[in-house]
Amino acid sequence: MTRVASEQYRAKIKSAEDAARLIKNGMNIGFSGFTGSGYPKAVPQALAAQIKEAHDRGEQFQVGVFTGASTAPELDGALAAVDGIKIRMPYQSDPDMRGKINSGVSQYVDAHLSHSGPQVWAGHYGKLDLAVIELTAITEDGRGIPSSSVGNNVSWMAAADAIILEVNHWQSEGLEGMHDIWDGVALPPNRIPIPITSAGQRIGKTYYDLDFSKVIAVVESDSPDRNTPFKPLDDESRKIAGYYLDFLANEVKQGRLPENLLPLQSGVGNIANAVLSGLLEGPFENLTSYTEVIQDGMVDLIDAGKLVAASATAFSLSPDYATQMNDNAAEYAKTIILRQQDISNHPEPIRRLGVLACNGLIEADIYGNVNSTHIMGSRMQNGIGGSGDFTRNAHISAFVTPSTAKGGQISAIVPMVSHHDHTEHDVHVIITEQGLADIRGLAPIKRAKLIIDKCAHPDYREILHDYFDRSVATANSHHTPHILREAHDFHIRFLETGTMLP
Ligand code: 0RQ
Repeated sequence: MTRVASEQYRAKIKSAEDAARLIKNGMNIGFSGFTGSGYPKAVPQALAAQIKEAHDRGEQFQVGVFTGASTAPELDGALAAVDGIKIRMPYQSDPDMRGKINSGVSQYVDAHLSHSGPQVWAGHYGKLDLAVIELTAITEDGRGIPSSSVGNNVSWMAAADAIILEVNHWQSEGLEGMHDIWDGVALPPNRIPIPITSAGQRIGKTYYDLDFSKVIAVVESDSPDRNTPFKPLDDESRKIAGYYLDFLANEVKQGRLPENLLPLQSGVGNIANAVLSGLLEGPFENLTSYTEVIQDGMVDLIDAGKLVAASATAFSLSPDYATQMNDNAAEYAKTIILRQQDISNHPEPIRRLGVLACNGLIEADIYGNVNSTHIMGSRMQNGIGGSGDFTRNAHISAFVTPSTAKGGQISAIVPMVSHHDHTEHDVHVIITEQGLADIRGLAPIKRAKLIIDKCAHPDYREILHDYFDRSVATANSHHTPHILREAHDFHIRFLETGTMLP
């Protein structure tokens, strides 16, 4: 049975190959997709095959690829493998895509997720030629039922000259009703206040209004979202999660947070999932979340009745949980709301609701500056994603990381970060398996001592203290003392010798 109930739209059904033939060298394309969910699966693979054929004939063929966030092997992976991506924006995490960025084949612009859609729409990246958007269904009266992510789809469809719709039969029809698509999104000077005053509040419609005149093809597909299972929780992640939950409990005890906390935002990854598991066993009830992705741990919290409202823009579920979601989507739609990413990640509701943000980092420095994106200053890992949207605007911004990487050869705490994503002004709490540094309200020199003592691995504590002490003794100021000639010695040593240890 077709999911394209509208006769008008049925007349536009094409094979993925025929739809991909409408795409030409140099086009800028806005694809749906966010953290491995809701991305088109058939058209990008057909496009990759055509790019490869063109390259085999010696012809140039590359496109600009804009998405919500990371996608999966069928999109980023397939297009990167054939050197088909001229420019990529925003967050990505596919190993092939990362490889092409770091080898210089593809240009990458690491925009904040909340900025990405409006910036393209406003023309900062030139013209958007095409939007390729996955849907769950098209109704008889021509409404588009979103699939497992909303991401930048509204911006892409508004900005693009033409639209290809990919209707995926794998997506559960029970998803209808879960989405909240707000018509109020506009470019300056036409912006209006976003009327969200609680995480679970709906302000829009459950479907996309499609512009029939722009739709050049409808493709039917039947493939699962490709998500990776989480690693089983290890002791380190549990410890880090434990420190964070104790911190929150103490904030409640001190009267600084309500008993059901404030809306939670959680980054992706194993530590984030450990925090969510900890909440399952912990004392907090009637929790809410205002975040960007729904993870396995949140589904467990909903099942346990502990999480009563969850606002996001996409799923980031392991395969088992994606199946569970598909089987029970209509029930979960009572608790989960999927919004446009320029609403889920917008500073206005994040600041108003007082979100508690918790994200991963690559390295932090002794003064609390955070690098979430670059390895040794130059090499792109994934991108800033939504971490900046939330960190800058949260009521409390926490960062979590193991204290070392690569078998202890790299310290996550360094004298000066090799790339800045989140400045000391935005970072409130840093947590490693060694402990938690609550740096709120502290001047830089107090922060440095706390971060080294609480968060650095014992193998690195002494050399960090030594750097700090000599900085205090010799720098041109006592405010944020540095020895500029040595500030990146940890990184230089690692690049030259394979270890940050002297
Ligand atoms: O490398 O994959 O080769 O083993 O970086 O590190 O410790 O597994 O941690 O998966 O949680 O990722 C910051 C990258 C952490 C992530 C980051 C190496 C390490 C490993 C991954 P391998 P871990 P995680 C919500 C919010 C930005 C976006 C964001 C991220 C790999 O959290 O992308 O927060 N954040 N979005 O070995 C060299 C160091 C290192 C290091 C770790 N100091 N030096 N390598 N690694 N620290 C989601 C969205 O926005 C969609």
